[in-house]
Amino acid sequence: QAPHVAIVGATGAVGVEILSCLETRNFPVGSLKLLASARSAGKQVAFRGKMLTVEELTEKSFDGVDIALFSAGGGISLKFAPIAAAAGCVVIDNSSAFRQEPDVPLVVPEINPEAAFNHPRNIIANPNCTTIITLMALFPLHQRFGLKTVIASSYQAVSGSGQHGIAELETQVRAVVDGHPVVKNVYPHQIAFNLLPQIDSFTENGYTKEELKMLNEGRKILSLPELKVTCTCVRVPVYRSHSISVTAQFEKPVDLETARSAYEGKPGVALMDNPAEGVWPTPLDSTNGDTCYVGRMRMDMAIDNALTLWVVGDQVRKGAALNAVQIAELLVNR
Ligand code: A2P
Ligand code: 11C
Repeated sequence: QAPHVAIVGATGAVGVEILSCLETRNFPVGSLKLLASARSAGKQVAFRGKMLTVEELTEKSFDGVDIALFSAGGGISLKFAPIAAAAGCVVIDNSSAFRQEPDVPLVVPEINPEAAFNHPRNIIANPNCTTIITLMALFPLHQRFGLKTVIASSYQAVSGSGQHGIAELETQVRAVVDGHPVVKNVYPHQIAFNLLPQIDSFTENGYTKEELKMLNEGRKILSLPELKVTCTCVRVPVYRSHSISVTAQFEKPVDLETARSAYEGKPGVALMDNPAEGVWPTPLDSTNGDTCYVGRMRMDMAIDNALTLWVVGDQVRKGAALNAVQIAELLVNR
């Protein structure tokens, strides 16, 4: 029997994409509940040729629901995921609220699918978008060579901040081009024609929370408690798709030929790497698609036994909605 599904945050940047993934991937849906704030209650949304009405999220929303995909921010997840789980629903949560809880699995289906089946609290966490995309590039190499250290810089699109981030970039670009004053609502500094080296809040050691997610989530997903990661996360004036420049050091000797062949037959990731012909991936190449693209792969000349590469991925899809729907597919197909 097809599961009864709910989307929490159905009107948001990720929620809308979850709806599209359910539709295009023919996910079996017994019934679908679209949940958001009171502001959106009553709004009509199309799904598989029918109009559905958005409902206000309440404590009663999860009666009879089998799978709930949450993407309305950490505060909503902290309050409502346990309520949904207690109602017998399996929660797949996009926020960072539960990712480091030892009894909550953190899953990338191409990497650690088996973890999804051990969810004693009825909660499964979807990893951070930048972490997912980086690991999609690194996992095939890790399987060949054994990952030891990651040095990364991210170039993160404004849709990572939700619909408001997209609106802020668009409004500011228009203001700058038209010579009007720039208004800031979402970011502390102008994002149009600029770069902001802060994503999420700062922690005591000078790294931001977003940068520490790459370390802590990477260790958990790969089951590598000793993995070393250093990272700088940067917001860039791009609508969609995150890019990451990565230097990765390995245990076993690396060579380019083996590294390139590591991507053959791997789902969700592909090489786009032929500099001689001008072929390397940009964020626009991965936008609205399911595949992460890897390019600029070379032997690193500063770090021993290391590769340097560039990876792009649609963070609203593979970094969030698609990964969550793939986790739901693991549960349904079992
Ligand atoms: P709404 O559209 O009614 O505000 P984004 O990440 O694009 O900003 O989207 C956030 C999502 O979370 C939206 O669907 C938003 O609904 C939803 N949301 C925000 N606050 C609440 C709340 N208090 N209760 C339920 N859903 C919420
Ligand atoms: C961003 N990566 O681009 C963030 C959004 O931990 O899932 C998602 C934050 C997270 O702003």
